[in-house]
Amino acid sequence: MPYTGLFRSKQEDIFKPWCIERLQFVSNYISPINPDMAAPRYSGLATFMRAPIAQTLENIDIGMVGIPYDGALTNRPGARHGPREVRNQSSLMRAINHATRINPYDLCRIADVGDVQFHSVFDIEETHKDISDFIEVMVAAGVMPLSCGGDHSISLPIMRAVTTQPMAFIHIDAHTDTWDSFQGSKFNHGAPFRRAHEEGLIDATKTVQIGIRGAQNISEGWDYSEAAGMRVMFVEEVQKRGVDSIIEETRNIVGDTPVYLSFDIDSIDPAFAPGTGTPEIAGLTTPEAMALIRGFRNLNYVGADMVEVSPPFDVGGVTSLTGATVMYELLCLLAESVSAR
Ligand SMILES: [Mn+2]
Repeated sequence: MPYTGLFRSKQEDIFKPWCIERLQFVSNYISPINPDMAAPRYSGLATFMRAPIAQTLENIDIGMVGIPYDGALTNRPGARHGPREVRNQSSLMRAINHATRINPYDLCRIADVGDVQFHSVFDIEETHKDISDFIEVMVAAGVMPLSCGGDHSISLPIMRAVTTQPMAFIHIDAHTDTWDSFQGSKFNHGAPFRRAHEEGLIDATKTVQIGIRGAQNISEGWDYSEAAGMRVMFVEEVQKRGVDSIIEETRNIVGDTPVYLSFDIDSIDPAFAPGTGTPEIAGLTTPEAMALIRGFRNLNYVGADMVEVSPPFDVGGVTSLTGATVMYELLCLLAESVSAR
């Protein structure tokens, strides 16, 4: 929906001719097909992975989208600043994956499609509607969403937009996020996958939750997941069995069912990723996280997200860099999946 506010209309008068000239210049040397990987990585506007900024949704296979919302948090704030800082750190990313040799830009047309715009950020459900509306437009245009949060509540409206059937679900997180209401809202960031299950968006028997840990005051979330039939893998099981075994079991559960992958940065140990709202020690290492993601190649993806990076709690940008790298690895998964169709 075009923004028709006072400031935009005045700006258009001033900047429109300049903008058109500039955009034509930019489109001459970068496009979703040919990202400008040769330019110095510290130069230019910081888009996700230095991918071009989309002016339309035409001719794009995968759209990276920022969802700067943290109004559903239950603890430390700041995830609203995640997309901007992840874009900044993602300037360090390059094209070819050293482990898999996937070059996502060879496989797909990839762009930064900007941020979801909100019209009522003090209302969780209205904001979730804005998110669903945005992602629905992408899906209708044939653009697969790779989203950057934002708190974890944003995954629910994304799921509403990407499927009408119960999907398989790979959920990497310290928390099951299947708790119920908190402070009067059942859409808080500890509840999205309980709601997704209730709404028929995910198939519990094809849902795997990996990296779960941290003491709780009540066991409601863990209990809900297990009673629903989700496979809950606490972090000690992951550490004891090793990631290869976890990957094998997860792949068997998911099969070729359309699958959504959600990666909460708090799944990773706060030694590697301290900038997040609900840190829990003794988590996944970054090598374990990379190996896990790369173990989930060639599944039938409908989208993915990386959430809960909180730059105000970060140290030297390490969490945003980790989040950006997770997004790059997810981009490789989605690109391979899209190009196989
Ligand atoms: Mn979470």
